[in-house]
Amino acid sequence: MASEFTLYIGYRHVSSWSLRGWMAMRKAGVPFEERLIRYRLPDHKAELVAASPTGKVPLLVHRRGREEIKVWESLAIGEYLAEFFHSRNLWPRDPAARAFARSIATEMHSGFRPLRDKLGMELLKTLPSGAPYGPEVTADIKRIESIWREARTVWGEADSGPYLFGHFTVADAMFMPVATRFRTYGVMLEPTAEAYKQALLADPDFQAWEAQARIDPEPEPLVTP
Ligand SMILES: N[C@@H](CCC(=O)N[C@@H](CS)C(=O)NCC(=O)O)C(=O)O
Repeated sequence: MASEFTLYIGYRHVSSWSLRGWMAMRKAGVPFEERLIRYRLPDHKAELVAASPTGKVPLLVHRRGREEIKVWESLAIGEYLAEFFHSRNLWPRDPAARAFARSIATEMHSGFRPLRDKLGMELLKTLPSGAPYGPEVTADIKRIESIWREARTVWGEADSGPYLFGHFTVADAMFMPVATRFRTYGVMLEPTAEAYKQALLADPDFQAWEAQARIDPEPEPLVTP
């Protein structure tokens, strides 16, 4: 029987927002179909534009009887899944932890532009570090280290599990591509951040994404107008 859920995703090698939405889906524990959109190809882009209000991935389509619910924006997908699959605890149960988790997930969703621009996601590559980074990228790295340290020491270490709040949450999904960027560019991290990065990279769902990326054809070259 066809799944109720379809997740539109982009190239596993470079589509960091797709990875976030996909990790949240996997941790929701529900079967879903994937529609891989090679959005640099005109026919795929046209399909995406027809399906998604923003023409971007990820897009979640949830068919409930005759109703078709669409959720776009990676963070909104995380929120939708957390609400729908409440027992999966995709947000921490403790209100203070949940407030922190929501704040840092939003901080990631709306910020860290210098880091995202300078250290783009190149999942399977090892690239020159580009260090020393300018002040803006350095500030982003320091802020991420600080967020990870605070979450781990205040909540994560008291819970079982290696993620920010112990078990995997939407906040971890939001930082997943950052871990791959730190690996790709060999960014040196303080020990707590390094251990958390390693935990994300060892996650079995992430490893399934990465294994499929090794099989997928490379993204088409980016054509800049
Ligand atoms: N804020 C959006 C960002 C989505 C986004 O920029 N997706 C990129 C791929 S990572 C995309 O769809 N690019 C295709 C295009 O712009 O044609 C989210 O959180 O989902």
